Amino acid sequence: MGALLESIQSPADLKKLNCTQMAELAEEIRAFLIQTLSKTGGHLGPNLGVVELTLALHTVFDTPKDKFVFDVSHQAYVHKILTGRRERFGTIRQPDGLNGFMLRTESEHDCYGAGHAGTALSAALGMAVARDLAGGKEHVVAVAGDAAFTNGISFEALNNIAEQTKRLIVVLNDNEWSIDRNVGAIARYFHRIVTNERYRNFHESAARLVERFGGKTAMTVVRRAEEAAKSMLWPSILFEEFGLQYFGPIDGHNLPLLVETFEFLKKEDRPVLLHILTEKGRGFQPALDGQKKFHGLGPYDPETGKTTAGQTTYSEVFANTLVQLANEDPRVVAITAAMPNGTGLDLFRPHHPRRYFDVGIAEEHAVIFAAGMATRGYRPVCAIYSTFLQRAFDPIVHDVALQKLPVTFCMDRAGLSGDDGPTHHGLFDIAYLRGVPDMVLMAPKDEDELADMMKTALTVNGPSAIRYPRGAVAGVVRKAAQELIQIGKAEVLSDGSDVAILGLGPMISLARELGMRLEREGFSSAVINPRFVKPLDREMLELYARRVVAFVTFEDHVKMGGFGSAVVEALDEMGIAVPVVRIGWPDNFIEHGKVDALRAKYGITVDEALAQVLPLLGRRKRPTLVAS
Ligand SMILES: Cc1ncc(C[n+]2csc(CCOP(=O)(O)OP(=O)(O)O)c2C)c(N)n1
Repeated sequence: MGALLESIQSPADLKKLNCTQMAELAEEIRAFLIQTLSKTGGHLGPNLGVVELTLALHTVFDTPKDKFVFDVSHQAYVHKILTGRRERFGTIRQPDGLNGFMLRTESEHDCYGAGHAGTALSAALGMAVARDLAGGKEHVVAVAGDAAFTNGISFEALNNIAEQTKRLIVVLNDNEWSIDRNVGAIARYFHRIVTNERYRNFHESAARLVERFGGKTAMTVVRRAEEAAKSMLWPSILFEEFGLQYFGPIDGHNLPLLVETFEFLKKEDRPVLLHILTEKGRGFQPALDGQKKFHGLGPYDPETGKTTAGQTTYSEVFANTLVQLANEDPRVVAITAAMPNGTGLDLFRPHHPRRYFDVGIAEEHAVIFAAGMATRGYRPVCAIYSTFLQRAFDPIVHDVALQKLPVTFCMDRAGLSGDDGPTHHGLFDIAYLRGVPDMVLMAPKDEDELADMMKTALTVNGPSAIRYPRGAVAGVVRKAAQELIQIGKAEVLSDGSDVAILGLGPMISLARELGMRLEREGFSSAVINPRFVKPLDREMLELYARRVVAFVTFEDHVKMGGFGSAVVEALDEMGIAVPVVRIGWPDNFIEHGKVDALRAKYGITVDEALAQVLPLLGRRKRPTLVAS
């Protein structure tokens, strides 16, 4: 680690540095990020892009008194390093280590947690208004990427800012990238501003002036240049129409210019937006060459940026299957909300470019857009992570289900996501979808069944959803073609008479293992792949309820409102009293960490199931039929 970086214990230390030292520090931070994240993995590209921005913010403002709200907050690593977490930075995203996002419980400097996009402006406005009400003086700064402005919430906040406060600083960190290339009219609008030659020239000369003279005079020049440029070229700058004074675009790597600009903006008594241009991945060639890959990744070689080739993932099987299904059926269209890479849809795009839609970070819009297409006879498949689909709950109910429209939700990253932590765990989708009338909700035990379920979903005349996990597939031998699955029919993998074990999705492996362990204890168990959370296979449940001493359910989801709950409710409705041992996540937010370790910690294990079911079997009491 560089000597300057080592001397920074808190933001106060930054304020003692001169310009040259600051520039050196920026490079030391970059080297530190590249080295550290090569071991832990993480959001390298976005953080390399905000080194100067974060240094400037911490030079001009004083956290924790002043408030920084980072959108998504995947780009807050430098902020963490500068606010007393440098020594622990090597633990980022590791078990018991620093979280990869802002976390209020982690530091007094993290005033607002996030992980989902589009929240910064609203949260910052809330803080600014709270300050105004309390008569406070602190500054509130929202930092949001260009892709955050493809999100509706950012615009809902913009619509509100000028009416609610006179003091709020919004920084638009424009690197032209979301995870993939940023999309849509907003992205084009930003691009037009950035690439306009005349506008650029004003800024370059202004920046040179700041470097030469510094201070107020130069800022006045910058402002004049901006105003002149705007009135000449941009009579109706979007943000100005929203009542925010627009400044920029300025070079987001010019540290003295950033410092000067923030010094100036903090005195403004109206809401302002500063547009800065940054380079995602700056200072690390592999990240500049591979923007998508280096947005967020696992460990890599710090010299070459090389990563080890991964195993086949569920996302890839999903994408390849969708290509095939779209080949067979011209009504099939694919929709992503800014996640072509993560969902695998970038594999679909070249095959069916006209039937591929990236709508930006806009999950609500994605679902309503899908509903619209479905009304015109298309079969939209929305590929959205379980955690991000939470955003679209109302459109699922109000637009898709209520109108019985055939939209399929393919929920990647369903279950514990691991290193990313609570903002990204997909632990609630069963609970929020199970109560939606007409929803067909499936979970495949392996990749082959995922393909069958996708084919099946496209025959459903209403909403359907498939949940599947992050990462590597089970590795089964794939059938050549997909087969239709009977809706609401579970698959009995092995029959038995003492316990019925239901393992939802890939949790079937735990069900199988429990079956074997019980057999060793002298009990006979049925191992069942439920396939459907909704409609549940009631016939199967009734059959086993009359035969076994207990059910065991395994799910990678919270227990409350989950699959096991559905089984309990169904048995109750059938009037059958039989114990159900439910293994799933407790009623807490689960921290980040390794999946296996977290499962062990929270009892999502075969041992736990065994410990709970054996005492029930000891009694070997048969279920009582309360009603028939
Ligand atoms: C609601 C939601 N949808 C999707 C994502 C996944 N996601 C994380 S960061 C990101 C792109 C952010 O781009 P931008 O805001 O421009 O910041 P940059 O990484 O370019 O600095 C996306 C799509 C998310 N975090 N939240």
